[in-house]
Amino acid sequence: MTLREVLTNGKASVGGWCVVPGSFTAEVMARAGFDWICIDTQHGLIGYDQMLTMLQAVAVAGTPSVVRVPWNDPASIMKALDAGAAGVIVPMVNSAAEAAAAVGACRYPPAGYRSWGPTRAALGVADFSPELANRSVICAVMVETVPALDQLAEIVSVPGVDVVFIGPSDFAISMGFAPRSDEAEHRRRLEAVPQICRDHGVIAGIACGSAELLARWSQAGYTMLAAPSEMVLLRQAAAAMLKTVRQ
Ligand code: 3PY
Ligand code: MG
Repeated sequence: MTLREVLTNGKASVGGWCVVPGSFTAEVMARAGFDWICIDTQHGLIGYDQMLTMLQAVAVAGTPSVVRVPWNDPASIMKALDAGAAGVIVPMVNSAAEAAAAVGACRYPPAGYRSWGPTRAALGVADFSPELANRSVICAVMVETVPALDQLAEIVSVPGVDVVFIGPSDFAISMGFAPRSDEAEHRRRLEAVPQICRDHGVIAGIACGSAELLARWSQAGYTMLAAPSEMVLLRQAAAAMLKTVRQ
């Protein structure tokens, strides 16, 4: 299935999140059975050269991949798409104008201003064309500040926004809370997001710091659910094993 098919088939999807540079951990994560894999080049320790090999490793498993780009910047969006990412997650999108800029970088003219050069994206795709790319590429804009959430209705109304992806930690900081706090007001505001997205035909996504939070946000109506990163899962498994053997 393509990333768009995975995200629009009416079922919630669970994505794996990669912050560790290197193709092998990405391949392991893809083989674990996640519905999609995100290669995080914002907060992950992953540069362009590693991102490229990680996209190749994820493709071996037949899993669709998405890249979180470092910022809402056309150069990094277009480089990730040319390298073969099926979509991008764009951080810190705070207005409809910023969402339109992110969408434009993902689409060839006349829908946007993506420059032609799909070096790896077109590899093995006999009918690759600007129209096909514009139909298939997923543009996920991150809403993760109070001003952005206050303008959610305007952001989801921007044509070409496929996903609103919530960053709960940055949103907590923007509200004046600690990044991992679980304040009632923070939860209340994020619980309102999926309905607004649904009303505009936009997918609601969110980063989930634990399996419990993943279940919570799934119940609230989010359908693009990112699991904790492979680094977090590795650290937790190691700590749990050591706790067992040392007690
Ligand atoms: C956030 O919580 O701010 C994120 O960006 C999660 O990846
Ligand atoms: Mg964030």
